[in-house]
Amino acid sequence: MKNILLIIAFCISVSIYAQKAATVEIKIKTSAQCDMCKERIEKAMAFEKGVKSSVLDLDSKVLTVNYLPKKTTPEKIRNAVAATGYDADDVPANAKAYDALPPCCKKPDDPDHIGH
Ligand SMILES: [Cu+2]
Repeated sequence: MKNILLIIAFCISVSIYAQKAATVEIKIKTSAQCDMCKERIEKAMAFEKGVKSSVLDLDSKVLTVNYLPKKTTPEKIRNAVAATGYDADDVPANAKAYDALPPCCKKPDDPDHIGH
């Protein structure tokens, strides 16, 4: 009985390891300003095909994304961030999406920016 449990535990850990190995991590520098931005970007990532998880660090404005390289590419992920209204590394924010952001989420050097 003990052996069976050990085998099951082993199989589970192997499958977890295999899943982790299948994802790749990238870090994308964004123009996020506040918690609302963080929520908005992470939500967009949650709907993005091939993205397993994402976390935005507001202090560094760096978005860390775990994705499946078979399903998506860093380029697609950057474009998805840009489509949300934020710069993503060298991909500039989509102008229409950026204009629709609330004033506090605009870039600090933008005259429309309020707060923070
Ligand atoms: Cu914001």
